[in-house]
Amino acid sequence: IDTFGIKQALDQLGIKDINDGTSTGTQNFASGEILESYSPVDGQLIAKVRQSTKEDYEKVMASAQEAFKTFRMMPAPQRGEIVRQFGEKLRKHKEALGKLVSYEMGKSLQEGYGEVQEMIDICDFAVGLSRQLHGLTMHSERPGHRMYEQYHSLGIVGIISAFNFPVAVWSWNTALAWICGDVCVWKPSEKTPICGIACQNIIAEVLKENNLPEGISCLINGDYTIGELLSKDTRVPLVSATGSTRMGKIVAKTVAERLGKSLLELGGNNAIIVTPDADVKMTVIGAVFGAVGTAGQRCTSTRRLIIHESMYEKVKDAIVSAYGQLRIGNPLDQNNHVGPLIDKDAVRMYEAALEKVVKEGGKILVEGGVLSGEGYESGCYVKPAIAEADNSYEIVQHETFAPILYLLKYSGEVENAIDVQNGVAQGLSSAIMTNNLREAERFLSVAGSDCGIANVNIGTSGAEIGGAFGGEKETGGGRESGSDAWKIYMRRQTNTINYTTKLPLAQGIKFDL
Ligand code: UN1
Repeated sequence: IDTFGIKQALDQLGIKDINDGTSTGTQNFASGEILESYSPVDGQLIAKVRQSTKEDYEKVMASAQEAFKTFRMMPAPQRGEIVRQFGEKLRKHKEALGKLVSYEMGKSLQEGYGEVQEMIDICDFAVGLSRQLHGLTMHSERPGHRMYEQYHSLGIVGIISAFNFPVAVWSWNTALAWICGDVCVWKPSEKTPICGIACQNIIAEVLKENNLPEGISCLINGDYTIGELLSKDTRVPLVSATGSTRMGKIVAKTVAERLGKSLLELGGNNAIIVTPDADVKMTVIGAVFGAVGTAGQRCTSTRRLIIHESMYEKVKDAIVSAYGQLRIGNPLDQNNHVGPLIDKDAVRMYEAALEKVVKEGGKILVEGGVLSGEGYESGCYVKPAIAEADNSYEIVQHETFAPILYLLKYSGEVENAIDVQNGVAQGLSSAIMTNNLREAERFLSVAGSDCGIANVNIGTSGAEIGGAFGGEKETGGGRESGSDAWKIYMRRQTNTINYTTKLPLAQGIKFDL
């Protein structure tokens, strides 16, 4: 019995029944091996996907190049209209797509819906932006000259995305890239290929209704070799990659070798500082959602709590007691707070991290463990765990994509906590819980958090699309989504026009013939 309506959702999204063979849906080109996608929710096969070969890749590239020639000539507000229609379709499919995200990736249904909402939001944002892709005008030092800058479409944008946000991250890139006049080639995670096909089906419909080529949005299912092809390909001026720092370093190096641009969104090791002036109730909600939401598999997940010694016992007790209330189980059942990890490899990494923290001297406060028995047949459900640790531990320095929270103690001034918070290789998201203005401002100052995101009285995860999203250091330095993140999807050109009959040179240089 399909209690949660997955079959209907798959149907609505154009994912064919697995009995029909491969459920490729609308894909640009795919003639390679079959990839099976199993749900971490119940271990069931969702559908089979046909992957793309190197030859398919070439065909995709040719179709993208061809599409770019026409798409770049379309006025940006008209491209905005395409993105508006895409947003409308997403509204229509929010429930089905949110459900599929929850089922294929394992995050809670609420978070699945939230992810589709992020897609809708970025579409709205991009529609408005399609009339605001403006540069500056400057005053020329030469008489009778006009100088200004303009932004032109870049070309093919390669998108490599991760399993944890299988649809939203793609849309942050595409919604902006499309209004900028770029075409996209997307390699979704091998762990969530059906989400990729569902998105492709939705945008393909919009493109068809507008008599536009599907090459504007290309999907390539495949393994890391596709990522390699994109990174090496001089036809791809920008590669946007989300995932592990290890993967990002390879992409960055490969793209840099050909002096291409890369936009990297890599690992985080996010902390919340809890000062003596923190509101404990708010701290608990922010920290617990940050640590166990998406089963700790967000790049913005809260990994470390840095608590002032005067508050330590109180906050520790409150958090430990909140963990006692957590219900772990099928994420489609809205009574549950925590769903499964993505796969058994992730479970092994979770177990190894817990062993390691103990070995390094940490003390387990909330016991972890893999759940088994009824409802946990997939073998991917684990208990969110808490350990008392020290920031210097190797495992604390490392991003483990699982619900493990480390409690760290600080004493004295907030600067000491900021040192601990900054004392990791990653620099994505950070937060301070305080009602003390001085502490908050110190945290936000140049000598404060070194992360791309720094929040006050909000947890580390759940950023809105309106701001630029990304981080420093090993997080990769890229910025996606809101603010002026669109600029990386375009090329800037400076233009100087002389409307006189003389040709004066800049810098007052004399050159007479
Ligand atoms: C990610 O985990 O890769 O800020 C993205 C957040 C979400 C996006 C997370 N809006 O938690």
